[in-house]
Amino acid sequence: MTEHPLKDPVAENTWDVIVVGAGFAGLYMLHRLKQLDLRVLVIEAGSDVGGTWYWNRYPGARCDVESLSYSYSFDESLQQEWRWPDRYAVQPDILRYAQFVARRFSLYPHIVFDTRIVEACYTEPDHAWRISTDAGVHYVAGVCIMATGCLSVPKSPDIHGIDRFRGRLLHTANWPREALDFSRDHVGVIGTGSSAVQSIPILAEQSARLTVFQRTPNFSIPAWNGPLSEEQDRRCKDRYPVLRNRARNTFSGDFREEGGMKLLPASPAEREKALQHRWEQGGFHYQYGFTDAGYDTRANEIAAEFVRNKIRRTVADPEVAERLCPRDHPFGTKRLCVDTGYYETYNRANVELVDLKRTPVEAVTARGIVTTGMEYDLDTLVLATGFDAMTGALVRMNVRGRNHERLRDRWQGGASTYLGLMVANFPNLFMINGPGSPSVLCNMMLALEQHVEWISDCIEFMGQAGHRVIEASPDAERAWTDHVNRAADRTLYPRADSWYVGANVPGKARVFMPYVKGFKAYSEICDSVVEKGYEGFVFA
Ligand code: NA7
Repeated sequence: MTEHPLKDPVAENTWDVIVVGAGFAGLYMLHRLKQLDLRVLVIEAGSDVGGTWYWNRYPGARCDVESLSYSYSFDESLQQEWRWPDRYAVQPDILRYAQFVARRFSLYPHIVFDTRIVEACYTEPDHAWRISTDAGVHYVAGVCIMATGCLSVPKSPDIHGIDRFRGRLLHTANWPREALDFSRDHVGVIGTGSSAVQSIPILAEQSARLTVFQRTPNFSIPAWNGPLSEEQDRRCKDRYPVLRNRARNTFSGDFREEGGMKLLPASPAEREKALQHRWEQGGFHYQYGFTDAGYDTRANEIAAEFVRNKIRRTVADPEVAERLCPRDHPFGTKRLCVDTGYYETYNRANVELVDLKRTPVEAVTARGIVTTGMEYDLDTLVLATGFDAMTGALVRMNVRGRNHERLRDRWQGGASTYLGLMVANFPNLFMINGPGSPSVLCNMMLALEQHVEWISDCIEFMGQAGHRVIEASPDAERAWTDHVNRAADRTLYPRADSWYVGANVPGKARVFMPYVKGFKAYSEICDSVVEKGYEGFVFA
């Protein structure tokens, strides 16, 4: 048998493939590459596997895709064996699942923990990636795969004086591992995105007093979460192969997805019935229920107003209810929140909502937050202020391609990729769920499985064909990025100042980063690229 051309004579710290990140993408990538008998090392900043589910330990952290869908599908016995207790899994259960998978497939010995990459540099003569870590260790690899996650660089708000705060300062995405006691605390939360919407109901129960500092209200739909019965679990597992296959033929990569309807042609009675039905299904079932709401403002407004009316009916104080009603962006164009008791929380006597649009924050002081109208003394300040999404981890890492070109410079005017998998001039550098792929608009588990399988098949093909280098062609990258942008422009998505367009990071170029045409359309394109001999890629 001939050796894979990536295989170098074994030198210290020389690997066939280095994978960055031991979240679900990195773990599965490692598993696949081990099967190809390549020498693989995974480098991970955290002290354990799990990625986003390792870091995001805030109270109430929960997946917004149902557990039976948000789990690996690549191994039948794994999916039969693992038992999810709830319809939507909580962070500790998802972390346990990641650890279980890592043990089951003997992945731990191949992972270096507590280590951050500070630089990854492609060197031309030997077609190698030279990777340096914050521990001062240098690695060399033929291929580098970034499994760095779409939401892995937490963002703190640029508020004057935040480092002067003398109380307990927490970020939802970097939550301490030990249990915290808030029972005597006045807790402040900045932000009302998914992390805040999930944590606020629990923090309200756990703290003496809770003040929520809201700049922009978001749409949130109840999860209707609950325990998964034995019968529900069995019914799904009996049909798993069929259901997983169904998921691959959907927009969202979720086998729970049901075909949607158009709101505009429907009669008022039909609309009301359908809206209520989808509301009762909960979460993303509501968003995907109405096909015209994604691109027609009139249809969108119908879906939006239905949610606003639910808020008005839930929140006892009409003024607070109006403050919670989103009006500055179309429904679903910012990441939808999926909650348990979020709006009800504002009926509690110990909870207050501060509208920062009316009374903006002036400063954070040693004691708390000063707005234009009030001063709030706080014991704990929780920043639920989001992430530098989709590109943050990659540009921070100082990735340099051919001729030392920096990825950060290349993406100065906005992220551009071929299929969200590779960037021209950065040979042998793959991204999992990179910008330009459906990623965050889909069930991330299926999205990452599709990318991991595509990449490992590609690496296997390179071995068989005797190729040592693969690279996206500049033309293919340009054409794909144009296609991604044009597809987004036909929807309402770009109208919101969301993290999908990088609007939450000052100075970040405004480009809609995920591919909006959904899992099925995207994976078919990836397959056809392979059928056409890896069209748009150049091998050497
Ligand atoms: P998000 O969805 O980006 O939410 C961040 C929130 O923080 C949002 O409400 C922001 O308001 C608010 N924010 C950010 N900076 C400030 C300042 N300076 N002042 C006041 N408010 C601020 O992040 P999440 O962590 O909740 O969720 C991210 C994803 O993780 C989520 O979509 C799921 O996929 C999982 P803004 O809207 O910018 O006015």
